[in-house]
Amino acid sequence: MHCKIIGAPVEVGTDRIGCALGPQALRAAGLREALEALGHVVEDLGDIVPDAPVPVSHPNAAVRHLPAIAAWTAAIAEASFRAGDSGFPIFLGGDHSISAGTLAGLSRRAAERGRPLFVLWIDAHPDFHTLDTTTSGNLHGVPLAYACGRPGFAGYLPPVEALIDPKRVCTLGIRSVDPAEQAALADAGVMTCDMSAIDRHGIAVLIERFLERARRENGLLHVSLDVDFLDPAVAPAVGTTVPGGATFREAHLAMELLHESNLVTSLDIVELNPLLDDQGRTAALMVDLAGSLFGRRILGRAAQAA
Ligand code: 6HN
Ligand code: MN
Ligand code: MN
Ligand code: MN
Repeated sequence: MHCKIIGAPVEVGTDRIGCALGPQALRAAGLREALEALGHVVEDLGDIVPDAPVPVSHPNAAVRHLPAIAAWTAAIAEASFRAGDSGFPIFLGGDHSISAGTLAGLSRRAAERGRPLFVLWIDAHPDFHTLDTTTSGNLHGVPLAYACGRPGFAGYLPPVEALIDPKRVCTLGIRSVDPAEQAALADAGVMTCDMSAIDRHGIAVLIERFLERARRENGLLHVSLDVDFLDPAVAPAVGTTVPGGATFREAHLAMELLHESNLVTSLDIVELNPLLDDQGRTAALMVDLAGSLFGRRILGRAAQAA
């Protein structure tokens, strides 16, 4: 695999500083080296730089940093469209608002390649607010809604050239869903696998169900991995921790299954806040999970039991 690492040091989608240090923390934790050790060719394209923001205000007075997010979204969408032509882009956040750009760029690229884009949103939250429904005003809460064409983004964020069909989206690990998001997810037909579903059925069954749909339609699959999917006990370095998250092994198993599927074509790693980390252990865990997504196994294939 030819991996392209692309940093998107955005933190204005949240209400605290720190996420802008995410790309450097993931690099320092050895992302490139981990992928190279698995036999991949790794190219680090550096960090995206946005154009200067253009002033704009929104009737929802809660909305924060809209001009900056619009500028970042345009720059990230362009970079993801370009990177999506070949190889495997890995976007390092930055807060989850970066995915407004990655989804927009990758869906445009998928449309050009004549393939449907599927999205596995691995997160404690669905990030399915519009600019009108967000009450925190933190725009890391809106990227999935934006890319799926929920109303109210026109004139505020760049137009999405190829909208993502919400029926090709699965949110995995959710356990903090605002009322406005809940109604919209159901309406849109997003496949939602909350933590309760993971407890009941096991994460493998749920992931396989979604992968089967992507396989049937010959889709490209983008994985958007928010650090807060994990339980805060194993991944403390995130500003929006929610108790009751995925375990270390559930997260690795998810990555192992995704690797085996051969369907995944791009990845976001988002919301890492190194200022909240405990001696870099969350950054190290995220690199480790990327390793599982790129083929690392506990035992070599020959040594595995049938
Ligand atoms: N994230 N729903 C909450 C809000 O402020 O809108 C939390 C958003 C979290 C964002 O997970 O990337
Ligand atoms: Mn917040
Ligand atoms: Mn998120
Ligand atoms: Mn989250």
